[in-house]
Amino acid sequence: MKPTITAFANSPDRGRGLARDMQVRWALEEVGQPYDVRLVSFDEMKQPAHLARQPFGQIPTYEDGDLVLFESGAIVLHIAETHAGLLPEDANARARAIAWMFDAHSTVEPVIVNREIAILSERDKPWHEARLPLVLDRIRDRLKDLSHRLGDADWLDGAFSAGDLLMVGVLRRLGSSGMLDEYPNLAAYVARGEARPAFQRAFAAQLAVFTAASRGA
Ligand code: GTB
Repeated sequence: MKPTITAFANSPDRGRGLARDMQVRWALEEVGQPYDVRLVSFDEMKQPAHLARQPFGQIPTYEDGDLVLFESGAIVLHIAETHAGLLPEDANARARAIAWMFDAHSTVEPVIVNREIAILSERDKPWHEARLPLVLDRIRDRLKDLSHRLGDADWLDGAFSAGDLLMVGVLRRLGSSGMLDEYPNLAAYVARGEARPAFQRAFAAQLAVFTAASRGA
């Protein structure tokens, strides 16, 4: 039985791999697990069938037999725990890799998402121009510390792990901002993640969905 994940039928990121099904696809590709994809429209995401899978009407979800999961971090953790290749065998190293997964989603990502909210939803507010530099400084604080910890290592803690997978996914959201270029080792870290064959396969798969949708297929 192949697991089934959900993804946008028409992703607003235009196939740039920024929606969170990308991390789930990448994890499945890393461990060599084939999967099916159920594409959902914005309307379908808010219907009872999808809300039963994801209480907030979002993607991605993951179904495998009796198991229905939401939250991309939990899905990637489940994949990593049930397949070899994304978490170390050593118990302490495994716990540290899981800590990086939490860190990516709860310490680094929120400051990055705040920038997107500020730019997309707060541009017309009278306080936008004054607030934006503060939002950017909070991102720089996190990037500085992360850059310091990574140093000249390839990955955050030994071999590539699910922690790196989620962290690279989060840092990619800074893409067009140019902020990563201020931290060359982080820019190189993201490039290393994107160069992985599993990333490339996952990226191509989600781009193919967008390309087909934009052709009206
Ligand atoms: N915490 C949840 C998880 O990690 O699974 C968050 C899931 C989530 O935010 N899903 C988004 C969604 O379904 C898509 S990924 N949104 C629709 C809705 O809430 O109605 C976030 C996302 C969306 C679009 C872009 N983009 O266009 O660049 C980037 C990221």
